[in-house]
Amino acid sequence: MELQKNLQRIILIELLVPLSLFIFGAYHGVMQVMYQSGVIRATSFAGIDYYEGLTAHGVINAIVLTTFFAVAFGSMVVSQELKSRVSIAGAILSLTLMLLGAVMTAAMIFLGKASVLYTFYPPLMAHPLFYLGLVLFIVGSWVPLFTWIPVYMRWRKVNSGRKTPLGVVGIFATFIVWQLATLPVAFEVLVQLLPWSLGWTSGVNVMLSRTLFWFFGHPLVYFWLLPTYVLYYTMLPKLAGGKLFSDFAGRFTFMALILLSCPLGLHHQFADPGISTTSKGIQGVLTLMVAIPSMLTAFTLAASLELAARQRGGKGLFGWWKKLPYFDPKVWLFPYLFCGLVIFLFGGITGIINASYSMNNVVHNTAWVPAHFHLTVGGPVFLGILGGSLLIITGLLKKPVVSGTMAMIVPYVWMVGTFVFSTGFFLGGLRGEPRRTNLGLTYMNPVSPSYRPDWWFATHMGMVGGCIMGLAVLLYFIVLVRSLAAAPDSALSQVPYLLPTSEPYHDEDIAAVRNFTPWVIAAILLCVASYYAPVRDIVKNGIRTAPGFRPNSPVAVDTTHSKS
Ligand code: HEM
Ligand SMILES: [Cu+2]
Repeated sequence: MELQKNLQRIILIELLVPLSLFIFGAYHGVMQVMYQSGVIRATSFAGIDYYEGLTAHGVINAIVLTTFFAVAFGSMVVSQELKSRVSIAGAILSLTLMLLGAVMTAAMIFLGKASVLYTFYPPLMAHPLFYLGLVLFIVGSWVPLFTWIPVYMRWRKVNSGRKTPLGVVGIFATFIVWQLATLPVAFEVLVQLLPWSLGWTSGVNVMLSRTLFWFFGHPLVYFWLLPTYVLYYTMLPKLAGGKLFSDFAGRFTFMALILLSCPLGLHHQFADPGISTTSKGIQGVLTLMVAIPSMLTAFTLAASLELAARQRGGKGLFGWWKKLPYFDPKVWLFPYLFCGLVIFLFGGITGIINASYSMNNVVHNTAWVPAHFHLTVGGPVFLGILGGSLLIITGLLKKPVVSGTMAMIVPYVWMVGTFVFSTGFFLGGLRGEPRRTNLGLTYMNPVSPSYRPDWWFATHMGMVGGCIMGLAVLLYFIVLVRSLAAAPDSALSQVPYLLPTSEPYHDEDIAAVRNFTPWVIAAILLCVASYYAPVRDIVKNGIRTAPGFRPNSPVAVDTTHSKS
């Protein structure tokens, strides 16, 4: 079935707008490694302040790009796999709110009125329109799930007894996690931050804000990851020329991530006061349980790749690895997913260190942290978004990918770049190099009393890696623009565009993963159980509320005064 024409247009906007914004996101990524290594020794460059650029980098890359991709890819999968039409009015409403929200947020950042980083922690205070933009953006991203639910209900009635297509399970898991995660942050923004920035309240309970933020901030990483998991489970085996080793593994992973995404955000607050060590310890242990779906995914995908490689004539205990289509321009998408997995291996392992309560002390707020998450959100997630977007954009426009070889090279260049970048940042982090700090002004400036020549090697290694990452982005945009400019392929125009979907090798039918409801209820109960005590402590401890601050001044913002 051909995707509705209007939906196709909406999906194209949802992919192309954030990718265009990402050009700035990547530009400032490269700028950041210049500040970090002391190549730039100033508070701003080309009219953009360091913290303004860092905020834009985080918001565009980690929130705008990822959420738009999830929505666009989600509509595509739901519509294709359920062979159903989805609500165009809903899709237009969602797109409008998200675009409006993104424009408002970006405008406030670029006017220098919201240099509060993508975590927007108080007491840093942004312009009210920044918070309002975020709210519109998030509310817009809620809409699709509610338009897909009736479509899915109808499908189930007609197809009673059939298993829900795996891709749809993955997309619903993505948006259920998003729904659970965003409610507390919507509360934070609407009840705490917006009135405070409007001058209606004089202070904000910083600990409560941080806790509500991280209730959202951790599942945010699964929201990033889940669409890529859908690509891994539903496409990777087929691209490799085989089948998905276990359909159950995919379903269980998606359900387990619904359960385990939210109740463990305190692992970002191990160093925060006002929360008991018991609560932190419990959530630390819950965090490590995510190893179960992660390992299940790693083994299932490896087994699927082995199956495919053996079908292609691969032999021996390890010899089969040689038979996969690493360098075949016709399956240029394969390396995006494969390199993502390789990068993620290191992202996952280093994450265990961050998540361990005691070891976290060593790396907390150091350069170690960005080193880690450029191997997760900047690895599998980002490569999934790049590859998936190119696939969908060219697929819907019925255009060829120009050129397959260059498209195929991008993930390898990116992988080399992230490894060099992250090794530099890991090394620096272990030596105490702070994150979110313009090192060029102080620690990497020989005339400064705080000069740290022993950080030279690590920061310069990060800089080289960052430039290689920038090169990969440049190559990607060359492919994208050339493909957009190419004439449609008449052969492709004959047939409706469909995403490739793998068949299962073991097609288990296990009752425990057939319905979402028990998993969602269990997830809510677990959230209440793990957050009851910390929130009670924060509220009961009567923490003094804080006035707002801007990053460039130690004096509190007087919102009552500035309004007159
Ligand atoms: C050209 C490629 C990129 C380069 C060179 C780069 C570089 C950096 C650097 C150096 C930092 C740390 C800044 C600091 O702590 O002072 C950073 C932060 C960050 N990056 Fe990237 N990055 C790139 C791409 C990405 C991508 C693709 C994503 C996600 C999709 C991403 C997400 C983030 C986030 C969320 C932060 C944290 C911002 C904050 O601390 O508020 N980056 N990046
Ligand atoms: Cu986390």
